[in-house]
Amino acid sequence: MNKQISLTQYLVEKQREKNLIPAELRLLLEVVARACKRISYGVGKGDLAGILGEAGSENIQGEVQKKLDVIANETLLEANEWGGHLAAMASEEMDHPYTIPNRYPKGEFLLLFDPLDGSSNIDVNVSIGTIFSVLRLPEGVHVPEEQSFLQTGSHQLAAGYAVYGPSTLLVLTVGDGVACFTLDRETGSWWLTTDGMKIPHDTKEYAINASNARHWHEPVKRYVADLNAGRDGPLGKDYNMRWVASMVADIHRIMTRGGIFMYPADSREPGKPGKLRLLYEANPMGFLVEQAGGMATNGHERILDIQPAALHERVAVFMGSRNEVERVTGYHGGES
Ligand code: AHM
Ligand code: MG
Repeated sequence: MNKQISLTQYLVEKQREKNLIPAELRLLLEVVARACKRISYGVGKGDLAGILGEAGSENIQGEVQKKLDVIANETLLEANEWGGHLAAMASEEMDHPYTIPNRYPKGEFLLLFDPLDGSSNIDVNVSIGTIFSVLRLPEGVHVPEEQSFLQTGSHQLAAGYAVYGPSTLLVLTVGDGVACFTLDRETGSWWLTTDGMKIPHDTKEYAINASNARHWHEPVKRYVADLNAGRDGPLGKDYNMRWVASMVADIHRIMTRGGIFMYPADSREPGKPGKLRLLYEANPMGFLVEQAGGMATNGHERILDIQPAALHERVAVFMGSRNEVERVTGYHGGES
């Protein structure tokens, strides 16, 4: 029988044998995983724990917060504030960064997260998740502020997501490929179930919220029309469509069997490039997708190269199977 590898063993190997991550980063990732486990237990209890429904508040982006958005945010803050590994945290659910209280030691890392991704699926028992990204506090900065978080995605030291679905999964990269761990809900341990996740370069599956089609810009309209034209169209093959409306679930499907995920900018709010947030949604997912051999752009440039200007900045997203992401990026290049 093959020996099972726990999350701790996996990370210790990255630290000790490969010298890829410092011990403090390993400990930080273990704490994030523990927080995700706690969120997963809450999600599993659902209505029994009184966690469904709205919280009666809005976040900075004017979105109605669900009780679980708030609970997941607090769980991540509480789990991570006292360990001594962090300088500050930033979240989709908080207007400004959270600095570590003075009573705790401070570390050199910055943790960013979307505590509960796929909020519209919470109350209907469809897969949801947590997305996170780890950066280093820029050199020479002693008191972290919003500016400290505005680093390109290529500076990420680690990124991952948890999916709260039929199984609870943790998908993680420290820049050395992508590993997937499954939570044993009886023992509370994370076990490595797939190492070296790879996204096939070609695909016949795409994901986009097609109800926005009338608002799309020309390149996306043209690309999706070509996909839908199937075997008789310019792309010469039939495509299938899947849209869970939880980025974690859609990206996990793509990490598992390929596909292209799109959330383009559209003509509704010209000042808002898309719906998804750069720092704690697109960047960590882009890092994971690239580490799995895929590609991630905003239609024009690599997502991980975009210099952020604001903590909650949005970005258009095209990511997944390399050849399709290249193709749709090419369609944008053709735009005059
Ligand atoms: P959230 O972080 O508030 O849950 O919003 C992000 C989610 C993504 O998970 C998902 O891909 C997208 O919003 C779904 O959008 P739509 O409601 O347009 O289908
Ligand atoms: Mg989200």
